[in-house]
Amino acid sequence: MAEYQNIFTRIQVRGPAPYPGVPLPADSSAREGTPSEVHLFGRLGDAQIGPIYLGYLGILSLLFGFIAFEIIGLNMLASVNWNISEFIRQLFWLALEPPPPEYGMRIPPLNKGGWWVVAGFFLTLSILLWWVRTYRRARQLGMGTHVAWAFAGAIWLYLVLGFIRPLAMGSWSEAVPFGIFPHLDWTAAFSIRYGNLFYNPFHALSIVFLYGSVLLFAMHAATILALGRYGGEREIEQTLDRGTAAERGGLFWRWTMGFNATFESIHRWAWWFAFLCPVAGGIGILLTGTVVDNWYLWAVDRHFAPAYTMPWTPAVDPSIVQGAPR
Ligand code: 07D
Ligand code: 07D
Repeated sequence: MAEYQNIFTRIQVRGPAPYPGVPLPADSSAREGTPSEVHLFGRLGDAQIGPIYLGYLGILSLLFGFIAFEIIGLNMLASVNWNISEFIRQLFWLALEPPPPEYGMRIPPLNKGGWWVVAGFFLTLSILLWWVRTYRRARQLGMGTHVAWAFAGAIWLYLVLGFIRPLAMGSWSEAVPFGIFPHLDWTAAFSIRYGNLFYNPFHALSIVFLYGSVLLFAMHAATILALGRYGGEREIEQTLDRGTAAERGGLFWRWTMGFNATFESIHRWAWWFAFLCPVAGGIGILLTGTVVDNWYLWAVDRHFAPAYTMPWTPAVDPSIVQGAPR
């Protein structure tokens, strides 16, 4: 059977000259790079690479991101006495830790977490400038700013973890270290320290949206691929005509589960699930240690966790024992 093809699927069309994209307004920077075509990329997406719009925000964002990356890397290298082979061997375990609790929210000496603050500052600048870039490029193309706002959801969680919650707790030491396994250790320790994050309803909600995003992504991607033979990705005609791929896709779901999304609404479902995952998560993290000190005891109080009290060992919240680290 002949497969349906168009210029956005498998055929690698080569025009006389690679297409630079629509003209930019006069006050824009120039796009960088001479476009080229790479067959392998064409198998994954569009074969044309570049030109890329960097502009001054893009350049600054990359520069600040590079500075943060260098500070983290050099601190890790210093922690293994500048020994390159140890650096490579231990890379996944190395860390740049935030300042210890005694410095509170003050700026500590560079080797006592000061480098963490500096790296965090540059990383945050880099991420925020990249956000502005997603906003401005979308506006320039006459698009909505949905990508920028979805990205803002992730930035919210990042800021809660590394800045807003530490600020609310009055200590940088609450923040996440830089490092591959160290940031996982932090995550596990955080859950235990606050009485098991599974009992935090916003963690649960965040997981719902995470799993929900995966499910929606699978359903949507599978539906569109299954409709490729009817030109399922030609969205305009699809929304107007009867008997199209879009209608079949809708009918498939209506017949299998009684309800179907539309070509427009499925993307709204996907957007909201993705967005709400880090947004709900950020709320949950912000409440932890500030409003709720132990999620397990909190859940026992609300009668949805069992109280494991034994006659001989009264359950004591370890975090309220005298001398427990705050
Ligand atoms: C696939 C898009 C590409 C992005 C990639 C990540 C860096 C870090 C920096 C060495 C889906 C690029 C990575 C730039 C290099 C240094 C200093 C996105 C895709 C490939 N985590 N986390 C990872 C970050 C937090 C957790 C991997 C960042 C929280 C768990 C990677 C942040 C908590 C697991 C990574 C962040 C947490 C991971 C793969 C910021 C709770 C894993 C990420 C800025 C949310 C998994 C060894 C991925 C793993 C993993 C990056 C925050 C938990 C290194 C940048 C503090 C449980 N995290 N993470 O594919 O394999 O994302 O870890 O907030 O199991 Mg993490
Ligand atoms: C991290 C947003 C920031 C990222 C940004 C990107 C760059 C680099 C470079 C591309 C991911 C910046 C990018 C710098 C770009 C290149 C080259 C988003 C981030 C801005 N949990 N848990 C979640 C599950 C447990 C814990 C969320 C499952 C245990 C903590 C998610 C399980 C303990 C935190 C989730 C489980 C624990 C979380 C993250 C199961 C550990 C968080 C959502 C089955 C023992 C975070 C409220 C997300 C959160 C979080 C899933 C178990 C701890 C839904 C499935 C009980 C401390 N957990 N978790 O979008 O929000 O992250 O919690 O056991 O902070 Mg959890």
